[in-house]
Amino acid sequence: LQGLPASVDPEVQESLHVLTHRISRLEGVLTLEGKITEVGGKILTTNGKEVNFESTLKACEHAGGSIATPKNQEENDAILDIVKQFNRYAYLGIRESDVPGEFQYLDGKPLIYNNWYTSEPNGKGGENCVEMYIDGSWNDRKCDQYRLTICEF
Ligand code: 293
Ligand code: CA
Repeated sequence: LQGLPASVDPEVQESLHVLTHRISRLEGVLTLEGKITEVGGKILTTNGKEVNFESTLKACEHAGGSIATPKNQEENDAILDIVKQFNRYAYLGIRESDVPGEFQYLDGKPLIYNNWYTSEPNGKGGENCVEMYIDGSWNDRKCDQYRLTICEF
């Protein structure tokens, strides 16, 4: 285990080592079974259910995570894998700001990555949520549609 001070009790170090090993084996099993995807340090998963945006937020938060929010192409591809497996669009953790046509993360920070479909976003204030299409591109969309729940942890 890297980064542990030498002063940490050897027995505690050994326990951490065992725990780390067991967790990585569990991640391997879950990944192999298609239950989770790992990207960077992020874990992505779905419950296979389709609900509206607000319910997606609640489901992810209730599970101790948050709605999937792609911050780079690698993360977008990982979400896309799940979208393709279920052949269902998914809402992302992005919303329209007070400025119509401008989108931001749920914490209000500006987007550092986007993958808008051609001519999107086109809602001009009338489509406040964002869905991922089956090709990984994004469309601004009303928040009342039923979309695949994908959370990140
Ligand atoms: C318009 C034009 C369509 C487009 C749609 C979506 C709705 O109907 O080409 O697919 O808007 O942007 O979110
Ligand atoms: Ca749109």
